[in-house]
Amino acid sequence: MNHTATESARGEPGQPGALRFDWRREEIAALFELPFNDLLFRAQQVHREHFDPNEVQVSTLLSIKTGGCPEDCGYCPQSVHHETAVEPEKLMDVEAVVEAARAARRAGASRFCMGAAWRNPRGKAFDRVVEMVERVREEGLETCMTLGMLDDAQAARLAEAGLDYYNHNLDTSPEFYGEIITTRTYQDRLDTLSRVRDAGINVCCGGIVGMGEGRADRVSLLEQLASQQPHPDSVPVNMLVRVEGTPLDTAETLDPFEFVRTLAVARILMPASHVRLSAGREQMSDELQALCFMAGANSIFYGEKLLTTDNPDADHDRRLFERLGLRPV
Ligand code: SAM
Ligand code: DTB
Ligand code: SF4
Repeated sequence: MNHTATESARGEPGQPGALRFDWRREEIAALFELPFNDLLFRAQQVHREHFDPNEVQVSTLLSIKTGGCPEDCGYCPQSVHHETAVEPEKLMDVEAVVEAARAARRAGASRFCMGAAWRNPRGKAFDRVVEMVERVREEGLETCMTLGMLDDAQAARLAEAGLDYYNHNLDTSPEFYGEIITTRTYQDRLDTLSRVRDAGINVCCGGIVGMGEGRADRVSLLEQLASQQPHPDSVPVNMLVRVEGTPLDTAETLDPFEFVRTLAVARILMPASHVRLSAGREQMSDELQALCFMAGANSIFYGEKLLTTDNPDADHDRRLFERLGLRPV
């Protein structure tokens, strides 16, 4: 990971484009309320101060341990609390993961993200994921893991193995959180995030919209994310993928323009972070995705699958990039 490049993009305090960590709820709500064109214009200005607006970072996901998760996240097809079509699988072998990473690199991904349906990693399984980090790095890819909660020693060991990013989402506002998850607290999540940061691993942290939350919850989630110091390096904004058998299968569809607004506000609040247009692209038109890029989204998950649900295929994304003159990096 090139720390210098990330840091130099951050702006100096007092200079135009300096980063703020004290965004107030009313200010964030006022951004959401701007006329759509004004909001997108502002987001684009901010985006161009920190990034090449025609570059999109691409990461490929792999579920290294699928299903059977003891947590009760209401959106998640991998929870044992919900009856879904996901069949639980054991932790993958290191060689199979390395093979998948090679294929992702050949297809053009720069980062390989490995996800496990765990509350937290334990014992020999943790040793194996550490080996996965070491081996995937050797393939010339950036590495990312999402394994649930970590303790200090685990965060340190992943850092030592050379892990570039750790994904751990806040998912929603502190106010709405209890409607979605009861088996771990908001504070548990904040604690894991500070352990990851303290270990020197880049933080990937965002949430999900379209779970029946109100705009005030989206404002509050973004307030939480933008008050982290430093801002998360990568901010995934997921549109809920409604999966049969999960309690959120029947959640009402969110107005797509509200999704675009959420991305634009995230871009304005966290100008130097990669804002990731994450889950939900398979259900979006190309035109809606183009609006998301105009709003300042500059990274995506690339490849046929997210963890257990479908993502647009790589050929489709390559064509979309060509049509929009976007460069995958
Ligand atoms: N078990 C680990 C954890 O929750 O920290 C890591 C894997 S978990 C599947 C990673 C993230 O995927 C969740 O935090 C959530 O934001 C997102 N996610 C899971 N199911 C989703 C869905 N149906 N739609 C959108 N995002 C989803
Ligand atoms: C994130 O915020 N979104 C990705 C990644 N981090 C791990 C996962 C999306 C999962 C969507 C549901 C599924 O495929 O199981
Ligand atoms: Fe488990 Fe993660 Fe799914 Fe929650 S989101 S049920 S922790 S796999």
